[in-house]
Amino acid sequence: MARLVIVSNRVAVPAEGSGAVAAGGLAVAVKEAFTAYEGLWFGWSGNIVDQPSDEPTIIDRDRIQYALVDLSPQDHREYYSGFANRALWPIMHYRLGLGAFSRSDYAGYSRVNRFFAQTLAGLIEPDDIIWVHDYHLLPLASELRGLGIANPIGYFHHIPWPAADVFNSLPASGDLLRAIADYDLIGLQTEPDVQNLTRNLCDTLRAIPLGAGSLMVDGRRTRIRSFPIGIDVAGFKDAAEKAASDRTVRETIAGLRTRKLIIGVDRLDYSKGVPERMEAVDRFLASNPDQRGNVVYLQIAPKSRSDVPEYEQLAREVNETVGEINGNTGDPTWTPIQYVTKAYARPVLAGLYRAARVGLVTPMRDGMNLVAKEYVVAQSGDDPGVLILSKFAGAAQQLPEAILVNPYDRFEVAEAIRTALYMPRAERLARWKPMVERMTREDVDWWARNFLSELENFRTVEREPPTA
Ligand code: GDG
Repeated sequence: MARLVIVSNRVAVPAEGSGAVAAGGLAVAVKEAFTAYEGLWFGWSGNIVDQPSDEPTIIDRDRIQYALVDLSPQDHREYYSGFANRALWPIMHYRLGLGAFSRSDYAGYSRVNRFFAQTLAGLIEPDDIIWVHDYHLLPLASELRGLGIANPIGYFHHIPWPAADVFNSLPASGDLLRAIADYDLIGLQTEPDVQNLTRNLCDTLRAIPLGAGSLMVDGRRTRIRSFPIGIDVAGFKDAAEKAASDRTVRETIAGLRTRKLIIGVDRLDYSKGVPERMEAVDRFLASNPDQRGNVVYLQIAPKSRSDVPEYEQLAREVNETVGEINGNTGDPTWTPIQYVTKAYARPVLAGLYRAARVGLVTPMRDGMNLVAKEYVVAQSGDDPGVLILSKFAGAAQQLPEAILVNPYDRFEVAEAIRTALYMPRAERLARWKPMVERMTREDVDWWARNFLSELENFRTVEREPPTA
């Protein structure tokens, strides 16, 4: 059996004896990928130590080998909190004003990618295929190639790839474009992302298109294609059905009495548009006074990247917005916005989605957005709720039957909330059915299989020199 090596910034090692994977999108996706392969998963342990060792810690669990490295405080500050999360993340999400570029952060990013490559190279066997995940590791293939690793290496980018003018505003953009061309296969979430990166490689590096997504860049062949990530539909549906007996779900539903629930679930990140969404709910309540007391908007937003100043600022802004809206609009019998920053267990989340009449998913920009897909899949087939989805989420490409909105326009989002709350059952069913069918066909297993079978091709077909 061929071996698959997955590399990501963080590695989710399951607790011993649990037989389960940690519940994040990436962990579920990686588990799916390993069903057809023997595997090694390499990345950061999550530990920060003064003197990281060059030798990874190896853990064998449930057919998967985990190889973990630690980071120093400086590595963590420069590579992770600095360049990855304060330069790449905002720029990839079109937030130039929030980008904070520093040469020392970029040096740290390059250093940690080199350290990952050096530590990983010793673990690679000749027949392995290597699948690298996300923007923390853009230069990893280039570093591995420099160490003589010739195995097929694929890369999947979970976040948006912006238009060339936006990406090229990053001072390191030229280096990163050259480095990414060292991957054999580059997977992006959507067609517009593919076009953005392809055009940039053609214009900036004079890459030559060879057809069917293949490009010749500096004498090397690479391929760029979209692979929209899916979710574990069967598992999520099952969890949503069983959650009716869960205490938190039961008590939440009982607490609503006859009120309709609107739900938002996001990591607390400025790309997700949480304060903007709250203002849209406020707008909706202002223009629909008859709905006051009839709806509750529950926003679950676990804190994320709290050591990055822009995230601290966002947390304060959301607190103020919630306080202001609840103070101005609520009364002793009704709190319009319920806001929680703790993370719920996945089955509870599934049950809360199912209880909600409206799923409000309005990121300002998002690579895909799995919450939109989870909300659709969690609905009951008798009486489904309505998804309101930002047209700037990658998921909008696969969910055109949702009410698509511009999240920058709070009037439009407020109007969509009204439409969703009044939507008759027949229309709700007519919109939901094609969405749930598509999500079931295009699930996480479909995504992983497509990517890996394409990467497998590089062992043979794709490595042939192009014919004249
Ligand atoms: C990146 C890209 C892309 C949230 N709160 C809780 C909880 N969650 C789960 C959700 C969902 C996941 O976290 C978030 O996934 P998203 O896709 O919405 O967003 P990112 O974290 O930004 O992910 C994104 C994704 O990668 C995959 O490629 O779609 O565009 O930005 O699964 O359910 N899970 C639990 N409790 C919570 O309170 N258990």
